[in-house]
Amino acid sequence: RPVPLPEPKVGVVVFLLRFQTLLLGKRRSSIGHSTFALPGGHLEFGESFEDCAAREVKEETGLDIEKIEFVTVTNNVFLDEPKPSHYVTIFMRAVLKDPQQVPQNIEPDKCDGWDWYEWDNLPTPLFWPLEKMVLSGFNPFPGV
Ligand code: 8DG
Ligand code: MG
Ligand code: MG
Repeated sequence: RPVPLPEPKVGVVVFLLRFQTLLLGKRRSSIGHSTFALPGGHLEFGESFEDCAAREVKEETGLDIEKIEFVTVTNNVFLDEPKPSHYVTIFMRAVLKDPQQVPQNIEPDKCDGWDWYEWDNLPTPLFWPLEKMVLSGFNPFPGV
């Protein structure tokens, strides 16, 4: 019997900008294990990109965000992973409602912890959809 192919999924991820830094966490999930990635997750049925961005950031870090806007979209096929998958990844940008708010690691089974990093001093290795954007010369900070 032919094995059905999995469906492409939609991921919504957030460049959460705080002064000259952005939030990254080291993944513990099967896809991209031990690489640094943006907060984010799966788009739910009927949800807007903005609502998904705010919900996932809240669920994963406890942070409240605002000025949420669409940045770009990329197509990411993960064939060399334990579970082959395909994500259409929506990249959003946002800032903290309260810049003094501190990220919490609410899903420690999925992330080793969150921290702020300067764009010129990013940790390695980056999750490859993000690495691809950095290598292409992309910069998430407005006015660059
Ligand atoms: P959920 O159950 O909370 O909805 O999902 P999640 O466990 O938070 O999903 P995720 O893996 O964090 O994000 C969904 C997919 O988005 C991920 O498997 C692949 C894609 N994705 C990228 N780049 C990035 C990124 O920088 N960060 C995150 N979190 N996901 C990314 O293509
Ligand atoms: Mg999530
Ligand atoms: Mg996530």
